Amino acid sequence: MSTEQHATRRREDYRVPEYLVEEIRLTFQLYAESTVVTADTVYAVNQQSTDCTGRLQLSGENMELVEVRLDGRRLEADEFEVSAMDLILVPGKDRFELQVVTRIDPVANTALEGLYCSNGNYCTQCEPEGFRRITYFPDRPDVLARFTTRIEGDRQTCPVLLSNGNLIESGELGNGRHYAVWQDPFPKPCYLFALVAGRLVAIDDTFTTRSGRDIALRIFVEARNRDLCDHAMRSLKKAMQWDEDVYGLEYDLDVFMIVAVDDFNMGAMENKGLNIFNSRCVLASPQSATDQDFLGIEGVVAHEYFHNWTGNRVTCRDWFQLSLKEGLTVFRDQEFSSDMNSRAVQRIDDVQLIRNFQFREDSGPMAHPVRPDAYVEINNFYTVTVYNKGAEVIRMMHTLLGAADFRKGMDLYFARHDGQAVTCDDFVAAMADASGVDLGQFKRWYSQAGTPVVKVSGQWLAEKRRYVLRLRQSCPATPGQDGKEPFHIPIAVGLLDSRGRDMLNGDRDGTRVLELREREQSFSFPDIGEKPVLSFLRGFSAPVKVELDQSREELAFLLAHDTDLFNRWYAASKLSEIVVMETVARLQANAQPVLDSDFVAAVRANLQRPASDKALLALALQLPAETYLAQQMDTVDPVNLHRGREFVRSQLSSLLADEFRRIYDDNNEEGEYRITPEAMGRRSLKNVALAYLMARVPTDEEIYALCCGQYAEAGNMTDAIAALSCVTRIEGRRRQEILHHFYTRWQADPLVLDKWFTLQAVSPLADTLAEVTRLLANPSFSMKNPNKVRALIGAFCSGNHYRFHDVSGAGYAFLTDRIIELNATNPQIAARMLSPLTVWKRYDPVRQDLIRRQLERILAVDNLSGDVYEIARKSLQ
Ligand code: 0A1
Ligand code: ZN
Repeated sequence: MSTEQHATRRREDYRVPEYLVEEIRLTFQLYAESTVVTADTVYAVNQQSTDCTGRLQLSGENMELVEVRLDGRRLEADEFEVSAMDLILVPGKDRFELQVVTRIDPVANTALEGLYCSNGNYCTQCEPEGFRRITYFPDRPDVLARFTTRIEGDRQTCPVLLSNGNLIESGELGNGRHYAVWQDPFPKPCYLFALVAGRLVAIDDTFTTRSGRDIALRIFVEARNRDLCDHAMRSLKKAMQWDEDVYGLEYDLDVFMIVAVDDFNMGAMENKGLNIFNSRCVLASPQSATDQDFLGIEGVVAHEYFHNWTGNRVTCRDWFQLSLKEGLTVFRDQEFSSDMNSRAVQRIDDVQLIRNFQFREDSGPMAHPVRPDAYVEINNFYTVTVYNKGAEVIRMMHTLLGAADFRKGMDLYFARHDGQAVTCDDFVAAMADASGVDLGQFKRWYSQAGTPVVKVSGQWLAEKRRYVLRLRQSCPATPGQDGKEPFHIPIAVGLLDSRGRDMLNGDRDGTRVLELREREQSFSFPDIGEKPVLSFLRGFSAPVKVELDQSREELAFLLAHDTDLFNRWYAASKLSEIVVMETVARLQANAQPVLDSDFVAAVRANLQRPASDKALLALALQLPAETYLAQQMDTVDPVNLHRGREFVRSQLSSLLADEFRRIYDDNNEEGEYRITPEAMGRRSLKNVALAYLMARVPTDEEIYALCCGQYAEAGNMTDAIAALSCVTRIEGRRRQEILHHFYTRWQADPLVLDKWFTLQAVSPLADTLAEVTRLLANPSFSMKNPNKVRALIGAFCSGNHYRFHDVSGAGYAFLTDRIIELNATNPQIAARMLSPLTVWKRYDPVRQDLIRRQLERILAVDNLSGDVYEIARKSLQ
């Protein structure tokens, strides 16, 4: 596959569009394998454009062009050029109406971009560049148009016909067909267009806005899922209320619709007034969904709803600005979830995602700035960097400005840009102008990739009663960016006295936000009368790596006393990291591992302290993930890493068996299932205790029976899955029985079966890959369904570090086979599956060689998609 076929797009090449669209009227004649789309579009020359080529270039892919009419006249074949990617003509006028008729095949559309079928229902996915698979159009976010959509379909199979905006007309057509016409009064880019048609039922509710308008809320699902929408509906109403309370933002149409479909590449999509969701992010009941699922649904429903303002009313000028809407909207959904649940737990979860995945991306071949400079395939840039690091960048501005000025900045942003397609610079300008804070240097967070490292040394000068903190920042080179300029980094710190009280006064909660701007900078704290313990980077105030030598005693002290709850967790995690890595080093040196008794004492003390927040205690007890620990090794050694971590787990299990048992018993009372933070915290603590109890080697028979009992009696999925997950880690007949029981019980529920596939895929047992390979043939598995691919293949390759990296290379070959298969059907998913192979340079020479060969095998594939090509190519560079 030659490079020319995969052109690179650059941010600096941006040109304003030569033609704009005043309005577009779409007609869909829906037929499963041959849908006809008629697009009547009014174009006018853009007065802002300095290009006057006179050429109208419309993007279009994977469809048949039936005819083109210019102001009613059918164009002859020699009056336009059509290729595999576009349609070009010279209209010869400044304002004209173009009619384009295309034919598409929704059933054959396995890429799930454009118009496709999922379980026999029609739906669309147009972000980022799916609209060009529906009709020829200027498929770019800075072309905003008013849409009117007429849908014609079979009344039997498609009783429900939906599009964006308001329903303005509907009726019968004869021949068993009917139609509906939808009109969206808000101009929008075509990536926000949506259509849904099928046999669906609606769950209805209403929300009254603060100005007194009644909004109809409707969730559409297949009839079998009718009872699984309550939580999503409640979440939606909470999100609507929150956006009014916190940002003064009201919903703007008369109806807000959510549709759940089983086949979807991502989590959900914020199409104007008609959000389309992966059913995983909508459907839940206590019996079938875990606490994590409930939280996830609440967050995603809110995220998509919040896009109505941050994304839809104000959208992106071009796709390099993706973080303008995504970073900001992730920040907003994180804050919403913090307000609805436990702020500390939310923060820990968000930071774990950054540390486990974003830091890894930022140090590998796909590292890119929050606002990328170039891409081959924009679908590859829906990343943890653009989304989650982007959210951290917004959070840092929130920290630097304070909540009140941040809100002023948001207000100014909407006042200036409502109805426009803008850039990240425009957002930062609104924040700076509203607050008077200089964000010039801060903007480097948008342009420089890589994770900054902050080296810290603190010194207490007894005679001067002064504490001095010396900070040094650096940032490693990333592809295409060798030297980095210093960042403007907000660093929240506290100083604790020997009794654990904050010593810095006058600031919020004893926390002071330092602004690190230089490569090297010192900060001095007067009136510090005793040697303090430093609580650094409170709340993870910046997405940086910290190099700070803290003794185990200091970490144990912070774990017990820090007034910043996030940093208590951080201390626990750091302490475990040190202990696990020490064990790994001993195993590598063929020495007998021993568990540090001070560490055991610190964990014991933690277990014995009255747990005010059980969720936090549960998080503090969990050892860092192997994928995170792997990043801390110069050369990753998957086998000893796994053994070392398991050794610490099993030692804690036997040394603290009584404590874990007491915690389990104390928290085992399960009355009516509730999803309050307290109830979720109790369940998670109980299940962490169970996992430790089950980690004992050899397995304690009584505990095993306890675990099986929990599985059998569980009235909710959280407890059932927790027990099942312990059992799947232990070989034996009962494992098979219980897995079989679960499969039989849930055979009809694809979302629950995803959990069943995942549990088997992440098992550390030796024959896991063989089992995963067998499961590919299970009748409930399908390579066409992205959730299934993620649940089985994704879980094994990204979630089972130990077995995936088996030195035989079998895991790598397995993944490569699947990627090659997916490349032909769903390139987006194929490309996402590549990520565990991209970091090959961090492994030993034997594994490096094995992975490199697989990457080369991928690059040799005929018809390699741009999606897969870009990631495989960059990985090998
Ligand atoms: N804008 C959506 C994410 C999304 C992106 C691409 C998709 O299909 C290719 C689907 C959804 C969000 O942030 O939720
Ligand atoms: Zn989003």
